[in-house]
Amino acid sequence: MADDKKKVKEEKVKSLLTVCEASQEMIDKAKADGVNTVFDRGQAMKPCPIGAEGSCCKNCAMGPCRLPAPKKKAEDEEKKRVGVCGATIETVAARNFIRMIAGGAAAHSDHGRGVAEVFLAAAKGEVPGYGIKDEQKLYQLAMDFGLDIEEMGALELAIKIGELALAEWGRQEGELVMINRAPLKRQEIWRKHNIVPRGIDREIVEIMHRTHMGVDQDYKNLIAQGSRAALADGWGGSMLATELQDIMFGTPVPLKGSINLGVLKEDEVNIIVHGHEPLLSEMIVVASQEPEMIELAKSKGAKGITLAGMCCTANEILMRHGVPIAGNFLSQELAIVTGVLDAMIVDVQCIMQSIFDVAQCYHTDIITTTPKAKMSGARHIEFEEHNPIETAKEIVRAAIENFPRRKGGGSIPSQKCDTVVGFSHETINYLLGGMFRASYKPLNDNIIGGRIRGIAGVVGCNNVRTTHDQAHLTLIKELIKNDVIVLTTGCAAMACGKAGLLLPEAAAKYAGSGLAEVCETVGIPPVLHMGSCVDNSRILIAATAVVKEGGLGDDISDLPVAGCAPEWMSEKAVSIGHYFVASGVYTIFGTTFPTTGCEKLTNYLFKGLEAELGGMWDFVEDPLEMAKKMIAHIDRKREALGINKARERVLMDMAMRREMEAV
Ligand code: BF8
Repeated sequence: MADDKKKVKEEKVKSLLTVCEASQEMIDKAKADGVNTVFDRGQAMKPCPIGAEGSCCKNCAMGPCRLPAPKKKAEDEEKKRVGVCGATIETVAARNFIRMIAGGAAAHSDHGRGVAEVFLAAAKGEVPGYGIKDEQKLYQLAMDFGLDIEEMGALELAIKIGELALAEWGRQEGELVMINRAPLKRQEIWRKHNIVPRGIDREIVEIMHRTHMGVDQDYKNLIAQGSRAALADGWGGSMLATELQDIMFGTPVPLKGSINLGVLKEDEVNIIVHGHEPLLSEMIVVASQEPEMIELAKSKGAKGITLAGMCCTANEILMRHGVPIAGNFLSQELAIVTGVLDAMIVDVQCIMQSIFDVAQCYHTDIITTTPKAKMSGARHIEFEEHNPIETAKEIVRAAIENFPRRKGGGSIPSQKCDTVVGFSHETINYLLGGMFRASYKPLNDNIIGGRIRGIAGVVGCNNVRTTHDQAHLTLIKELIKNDVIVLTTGCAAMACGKAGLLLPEAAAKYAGSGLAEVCETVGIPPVLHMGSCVDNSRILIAATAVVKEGGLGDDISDLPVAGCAPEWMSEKAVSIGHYFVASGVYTIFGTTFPTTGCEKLTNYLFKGLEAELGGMWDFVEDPLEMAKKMIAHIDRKREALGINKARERVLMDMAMRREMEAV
């Protein structure tokens, strides 16, 4: 009987569109308002099964060639799976996979290039409004680039760094500079396999060349180039984006914020900044707080201006300014459905074209801001990087002017949750070791001693093919219950925020006794918000810091760590996943995996890569199963390090537990 009830409950959860109550309320409102959303379209259109498993080649006009996996496995059936040109299924699936890496790496890296360009212009004094907020990080980066910090002043260094950083995109030979930040053993592995990136753009272009009809036809060789491009993203474009943004806008420190659609206000002008690049949103934050803007809002009948973020832009401005987050990827249309959103300002990446259609049903102004990403029908106010504050004011003014056009019938969900965010690598260092003896030693000691079983990176998107936020939350709760501390970014981080996992109190409620003990002593949540997707590079740096601290092996692949993107959907997630794998991390994807149509390639990615790179892929749909596999991997690493016994003692020994409680 109890089992039946449990089954019914499980079935009910499975059929849910979202576990976020605020989102569900707006899905229902959209239905009542006759508005079509991604949730409707997701149900109406099922994914193409041949494309989803990576078995369709459309790289030339003799195809597209469809090579679906045969119902029955047989060697001779497998041999028949060739395209018109003779390309085997391994070649086709590997080409498709690394083209996804190229797309993701290009998105992150082009974001980074934009940051580097503005950084250089700002250093030269050509851009009013941007400056140097983190001088210490400037010096650190200067040393990475081999500059003499005693010879040059901060501004001179900034110009040099800007020039050298920008040159990393167009570099033709040698090695990317930031590669040197990785543990030495990791660098040796990359050199041995000839996958050290030479230049950021070069590796992406080479993928497009190698996957053109009739070029690279060896699936392992194709994946190697995928690794090189993914590393150019993680240890290149993304890492430089994060570092330069931190120098210009400040390295995040712990900050309180709030999250969910309930952050919008009925009686204020509501503006959402949605997308990824903080160059624009930083200035919108400033403009929305200008007295003249607040006065203008009041003159239109509003009590003030509420600015909120959506997607990774939200993470950027929450971490640096405490600006609230309205929601993650699958909530973008739903924010408009509230009927109280006066403008949604968008730049690049993860912006659904449908927001324009949804906005037509209400009064929301969709404002595009970059020449790289326009939207038919939407208003375009180009973000003038050399005069950012004036553009930002023009955009905020447009939002205010739209306030009186509200159609009435607005409805804001009541849900919003407090969060503590801003755990950059530097913050973790200071929090654990103290300002004057910043160190990862306490973290390493707690891992070695067994209070913390291991570290998990849980990152990535929402995907309408699985219940919104559910896999993130189920997985993460299971991990922390088992004393695995979680580092999170992107839409995963927002799912955690909405569920209260980004609060120090969450440790007592959800974490196992060892992890809870550490979190309570240091005053941190069991799930640490590390930023946007570009900031996954912070996780690489944190992992490297753990290696360099000592006692847990001499490479990232030795650490008791695992990564996961349970609700991934974007090409950026594939690039991120692959740079973690190529950096030595066991990485699981949920929902779907883009090579399942080719067993040979999938086996290579899931098993073969471990022997070469120390990291490997995996795919599991059930989040509890994901947690099980991640924990099993962490335990295997603990065993290899000879520290599994310490954990058994911690779990068994009551005297030790009492002693821990007294800390
Ligand atoms: O870069 S997690 S849905 S918002 S791709 Fe997009 Fe995925 Fe969200 Fe940020 Ni990342």
